[in-house]
Amino acid sequence: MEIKTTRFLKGVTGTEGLPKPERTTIAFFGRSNVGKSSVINALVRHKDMARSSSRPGRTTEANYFLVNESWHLADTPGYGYARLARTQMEKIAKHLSWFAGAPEVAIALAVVVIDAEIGLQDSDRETISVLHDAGRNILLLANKADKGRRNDISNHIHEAEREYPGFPVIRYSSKTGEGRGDLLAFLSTIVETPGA
Ligand SMILES: Nc1nc2c(ncn2[C@@H]2O[C@H](COP(=O)(O)OP(=O)(O)OP(=O)(O)O)[C@@H](O)[C@H]2O)c(=O)[nH]1
Ligand SMILES: [Mg+2]
Repeated sequence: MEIKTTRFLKGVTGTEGLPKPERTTIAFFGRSNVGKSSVINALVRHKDMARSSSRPGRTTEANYFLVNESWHLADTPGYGYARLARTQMEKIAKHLSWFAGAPEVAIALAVVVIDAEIGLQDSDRETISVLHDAGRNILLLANKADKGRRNDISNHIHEAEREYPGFPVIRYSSKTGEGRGDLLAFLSTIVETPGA
């Protein structure tokens, strides 16, 4: 599969804003600043399609993009950033748990982006548990694999594989493009399944 076109569709904050569920949606979750928006930008090869910034907490809605005029990518607000104002954090957390768990939100694959340099965090485990309880199909994407010690990165990936046997884990770097081919190959199996 190739990504030929991508365009921003809409930001969603509640049920009434959701796009029609006929189109397959791949949604990206992850801690604030883990690189969700950068992962999407690297995937679609467009440097600021999904807004990415070094200021955590910038994405506050679930942002939908239409790819190849056929399927959706959704970028979500980051969780676990303690330095935001409390009300802002609570608002994001509430919105995110609705989006991750609600049956009316159609998600064919939930990509949970984790930080390869530091490994799984409790806030990642909480999100995975909400997604899992909602019966979502989950893939772990270990981003920032270009950073830190190679040994630590391999250990964190093995730990994630051991903790969640059966979940695919892909080593990724938005910066170097490592893992882009693997992610794209996996996404092809989801978006090109007849009837999906
Ligand atoms: N070295 C390195 N830096 C990265 C990588 N991916 C993202 N970053 C950096 O990490 C910071 C956060 O990236 P974003 O893509 O904005 O992160 P986000 O998860 O979308 O953040 P929120 O929207 O706030 O939740 C930026 O400074 C990126 O340049 C990567 O693979 N390697
Ligand atoms: Mg973002």
